[in-house]
Amino acid sequence: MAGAPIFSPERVTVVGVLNATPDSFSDGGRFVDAEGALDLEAALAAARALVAAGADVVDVGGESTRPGAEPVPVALEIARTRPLVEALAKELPVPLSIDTRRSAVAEAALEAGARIVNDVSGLRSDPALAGAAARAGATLIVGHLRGEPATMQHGIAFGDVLAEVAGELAASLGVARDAGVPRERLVADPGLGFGKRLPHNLALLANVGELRARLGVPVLVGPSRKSFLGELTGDPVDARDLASAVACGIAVFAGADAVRVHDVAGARRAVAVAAALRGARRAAS
Ligand code: PMM
Repeated sequence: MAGAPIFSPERVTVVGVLNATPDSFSDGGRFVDAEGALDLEAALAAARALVAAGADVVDVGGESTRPGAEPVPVALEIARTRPLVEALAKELPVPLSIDTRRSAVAEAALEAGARIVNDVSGLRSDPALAGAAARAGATLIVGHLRGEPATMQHGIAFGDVLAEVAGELAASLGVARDAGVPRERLVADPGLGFGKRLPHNLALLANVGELRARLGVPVLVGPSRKSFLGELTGDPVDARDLASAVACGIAVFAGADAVRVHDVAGARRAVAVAAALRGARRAAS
């Protein structure tokens, strides 16, 4: 699958979140009922709204990775995501991403038309995932996560969080390269909120430019609606879009190449201002 890279250092990419889960922490249950059945029409309408608001990519997920979440059976994750990806690929003008830690789910979505695999576990959950992405010519986002979502907020310990996350992401990128994913199709993500406390999330966001320089690939950040923003603002999860947009804007100013958000309209505006300021800073220096 040749063509221009989807994530480019030349342009900030806004990824819109579409979770087909009953239990994601901020938007679960919108398109999937408690029994797990997918409301395809409602999900399609939400995806159209993300694109209309300016999303460059739509990221489809079928398993919640919120702290304490238990894994769902692979067949259920595929049943939630494959038909949605198939319908979206026929209709939407933007590339689709599959947010999964499992190669079988990724393969099903890639066959159905997805072009990006988004693995929050950085290839640690399923070693076969990198090969699946490579064979399909897909772009691969590797996230930083120690352990499992169910237990990731227990026993968190970092010394130099930036150095440790950079080192562990570099190892994930190495696994991806060895499996045949070329550098221009790789993206790294420090995994905000994944086994991290407030100071860790802040250090990673504020120094994302350094992370990018160390890794040599575009960096995506996902601060959207996460609990560290609630800690800073006191806002409940359904009122964190303004704080999320601010965090995205500052991350872009600090060097991020891409942001993953629920409220695309807000992030698009924040990113426009931040990218212009980043450009002005470079030009002035
Ligand atoms: N966060 C969530 C899910 N997937 N993917 C990436 N690459 N980065 C993230 O920070 C991230 C992610 C958290 O769950 P949500 O889908 O409810 O936002």
